[in-house]
Amino acid sequence: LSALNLPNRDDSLVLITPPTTVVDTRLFLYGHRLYTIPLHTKRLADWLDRCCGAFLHIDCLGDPESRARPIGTRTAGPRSKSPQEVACFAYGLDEAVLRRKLTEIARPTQVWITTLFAYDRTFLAETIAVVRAALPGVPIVVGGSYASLCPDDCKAMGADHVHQGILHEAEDVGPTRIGPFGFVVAGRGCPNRCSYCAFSYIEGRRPVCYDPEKVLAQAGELAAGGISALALYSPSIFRGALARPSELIVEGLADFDFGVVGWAGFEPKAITPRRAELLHEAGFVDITVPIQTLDRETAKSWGRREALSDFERAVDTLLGAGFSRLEISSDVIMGHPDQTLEETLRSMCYIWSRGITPAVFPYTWIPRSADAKRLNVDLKVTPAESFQPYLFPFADTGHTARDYIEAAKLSRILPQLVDTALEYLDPNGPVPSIIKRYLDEFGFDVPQWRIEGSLPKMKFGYSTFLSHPWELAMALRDEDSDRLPLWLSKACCAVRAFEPNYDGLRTAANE
Ligand code: B12
Repeated sequence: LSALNLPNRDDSLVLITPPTTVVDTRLFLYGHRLYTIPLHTKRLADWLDRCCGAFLHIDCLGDPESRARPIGTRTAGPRSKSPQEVACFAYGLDEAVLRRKLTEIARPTQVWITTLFAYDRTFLAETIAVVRAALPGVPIVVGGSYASLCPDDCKAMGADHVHQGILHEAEDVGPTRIGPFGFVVAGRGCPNRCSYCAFSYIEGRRPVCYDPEKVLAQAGELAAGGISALALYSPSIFRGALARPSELIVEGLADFDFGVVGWAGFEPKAITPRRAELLHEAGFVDITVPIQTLDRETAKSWGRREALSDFERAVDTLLGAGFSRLEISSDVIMGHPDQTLEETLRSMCYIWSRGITPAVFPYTWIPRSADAKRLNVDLKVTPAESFQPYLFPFADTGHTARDYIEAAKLSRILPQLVDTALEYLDPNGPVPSIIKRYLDEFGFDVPQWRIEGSLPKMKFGYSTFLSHPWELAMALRDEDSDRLPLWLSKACCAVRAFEPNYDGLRTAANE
């Protein structure tokens, strides 16, 4: 296998983002919310554009010709007491369209392919095969998350070179922008060893923080260009040796007049009163303090070290610094093999009862994670797409696939909208009654909004946050009620401009 040839002015390079798996239990794709806009990819593309004589990005997740190609059904909740067959799609460019695009252009000197999810590996293999057939002899280089975790698999698919981990040369790039949103990478790496994750194999176990002066200079450049919000990528913010430099960065961001969204959550133990104040002054919106599960024994077995009291203290500290409860959310995992659906619902009810919003992360199998070692996944037996998280591949035997699908729709529902959301779940199914039981247990007393009325005027952060009720809107659309979706659509801010065409996907699903 050849070595990586760093691109230069003599190169004409094509970067490809391959298709991804979409399932009809929830047509989540990308881009409905600032942190889901493909800013990382744009950043790599900007760097390549700068280095190469000619550069083209073929983005299967964002090309106007991208569409949902039905690939048959896959089983949701295969271990549940009532599995359900659901339509499954490759969202991207059809092979013929990709081939046409590759042959229409002047023959490139290299093709780079960036990779994300293990469950998309079938489409990665197809993409490599199309490139090979359309451009025989052109070196294919594969990198990104999946390549970092499973380089041998990528080689077996036909890649000439597989790049693992961060590409340090490409880190030395200016700020990135998509529409009104700016993006700055302030650091990389994660010291955690959570059993469900393999992040440290991609970005490294030793967290690094980039030079605060350089990071702030990039933010300043974006501010001068008039962005409305900045996504700050800093997976280990405030951790260990990064404490001081990340504080300097957050402190410096207060000089600019934009909202800031932090990528991923803040470790509960890392939130101190001073940092909470710095975050508030810097204009951070939408702060996530993950709890993952209320069952702290399970959390401990996953490698999470914080106690419930750390979480509660972190939330109180953020409130004390001036954040509103509307701006605080907490991640919870659903469908982990060690976990029942009851437990996830209980965790969500606990979060709602604290007046903040649960964000549900359905579990998926991640190669090289500690969990992966014991799950015995064999992709020769089970197609990779079956691990799309919204198929709940490890759903417990005590519930049906439908229960999981219903429960996942409650992700990012504000506590003020819980009653409304519950009305749209199957009243004969167990989910609403389990939720009511746990809400009672926790003494839930958040006043409920009557959706017909008008909501308080939203500033940037709130409206971003409210962009999530599209999930509620989707649930409602199934019930043929058009008033609320209309209202919710209005409440959502410009981020929605990036939202994919879910109607189109629905139509494809019904074909
Ligand atoms: C941003 C991100 C997201 C965003 C994606 C935004 C978007 N529109 O693209 C959002 C928030 C949507 C997201 C969602 C999820 N994510 Co995510 N995400 C990431 C993250 C942080 C970066 C991915 C990315 O943008 N890559 C694009 C590349 C260009 O970005 P980059 O990192 O800057 O690339 C550098 C290097 O990798 C290298 N490089 C990259 N590509 C290439 C190509 C070549 C040829 C070369 C030489 C170099 C190279 O150069 C770059 C500069 O150094 C990764 C972790 C990571 N650090 O990779 C997890 C990651 C991909 N996510 C992961 C998971 C599990 C999820 C979820 C399934 C979580 C969940 N349960 O809901 C969901 C999926 C939801 C869905 N679609 O159904 C896992 C996937 C594991 C796996 N391989 O199976 C990862 C690896 C994190 C982890 N836990 O380990 N995610």
